Amino acid sequence: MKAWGIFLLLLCLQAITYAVIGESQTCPAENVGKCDDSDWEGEFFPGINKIKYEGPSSKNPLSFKWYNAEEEILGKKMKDWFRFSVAFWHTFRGTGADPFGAPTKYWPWEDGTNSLKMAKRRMRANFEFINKLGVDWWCFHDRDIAPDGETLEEANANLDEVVALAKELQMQSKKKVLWGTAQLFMHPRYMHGAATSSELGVYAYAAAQVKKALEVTHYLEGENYVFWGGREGYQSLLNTDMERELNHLARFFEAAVAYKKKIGFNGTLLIEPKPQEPTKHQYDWDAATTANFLRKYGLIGEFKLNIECNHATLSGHSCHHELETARINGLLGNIDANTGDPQVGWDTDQFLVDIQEATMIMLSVIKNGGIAPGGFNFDAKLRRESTDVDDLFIAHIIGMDTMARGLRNAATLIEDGTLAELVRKRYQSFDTEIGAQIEAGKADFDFLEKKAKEWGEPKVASAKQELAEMILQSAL
Ligand SMILES: [Mn+2]
Repeated sequence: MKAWGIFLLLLCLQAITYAVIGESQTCPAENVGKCDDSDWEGEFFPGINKIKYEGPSSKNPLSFKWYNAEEEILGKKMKDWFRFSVAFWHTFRGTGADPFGAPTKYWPWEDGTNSLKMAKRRMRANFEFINKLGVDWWCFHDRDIAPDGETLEEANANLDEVVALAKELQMQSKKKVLWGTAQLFMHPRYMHGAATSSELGVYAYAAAQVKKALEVTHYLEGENYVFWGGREGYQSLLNTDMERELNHLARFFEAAVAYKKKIGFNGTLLIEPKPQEPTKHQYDWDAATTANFLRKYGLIGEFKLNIECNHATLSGHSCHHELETARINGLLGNIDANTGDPQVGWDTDQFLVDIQEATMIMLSVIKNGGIAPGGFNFDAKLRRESTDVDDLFIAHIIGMDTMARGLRNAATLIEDGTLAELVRKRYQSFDTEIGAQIEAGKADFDFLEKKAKEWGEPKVASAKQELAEMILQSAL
């Protein structure tokens, strides 16, 4: 999620572009009749069949080389390790626009409007896409699947209409929502934040929006619900009562937990850490900061974390670090599978194609015993310059293949056991009677001082980092 706000902004820009140009760029001559008042007929992705596994030697860009959904790795089907999900906002609302330029993508089914009719057409395109890609889940924000309204009532009515269609399409296709969320950052009312706004009326409006988004996610059999606080933070501490804002945020989360229980929604509530962008400093900075927040306010048992790899690197960590921090705190709930650019300092939301990074990610996921009821959501977008419809498929295919290679490599490392043995040996001095006493909290400083004197200068072994790197590389 996140930089997607820019897209909506661009949507407005796009509308202006149409007004200026005076003709639709989304309706090429051969498609006239599809983009006018009559509804879209036929396929959205003609000529693209269901994507199949063809193996590593295949040269077909519209095939999986490494992801083989039904193949078992470490006793579990690949599709069950990943539970891949398509992010509606990037795939169906991403226009290629950036802060410096107008949209570059003109999908044939788009008519350049944010109408209800267009929202429904887009939803049907989404289901054809996930069916052909062979993915079982999708994720959404309330405002990217349906147009906002002049009033909350109107926005909710718009949402209901699109959600009714999504429910029908889900029943036909057996697809489900991995998670839903409320978009609490685009509208100007949220400029000071939503749950952390200085304005009481905004806090109430945000609560009403989350209430509705929880209901809708529940109705669509969502397995999780995400909170991403893009504007929950501050631009300056000079004008901010940080303690009061954090208290408000905790009250907001408490109310969400209560409402979830009230409506019988059993999905996991997830918080998605991010250090900044758009806000200078966001309160859910990273996994450790968020875990501390949850503990302080007694919410630790009610939430898990949605770790996004690009957010991990923005906070100065690796994705692997954030996953491990979440995992060892019992908080690993979902992964937003994407990556940043090592030479760019912002949230580029690219498809993750680094096989070594994917391997480290899967080492964490395997140690976690899997990711369900979470999954791998492709919170990733095409580059601005990638403008063909088939690029949407190619991007998801390489994203899925990269994670599949990561899983295969991680399984190789685990089955081989050499890396685990290196780590075990490193700590073997604690695999002793006194080590056990220390780990059980039964060794006080008087006792340890006695031992230190008795033993004299301790022997210190090599960390074998380069050997560990050699072992990792042997599996890639
Ligand atoms: Mn991101």
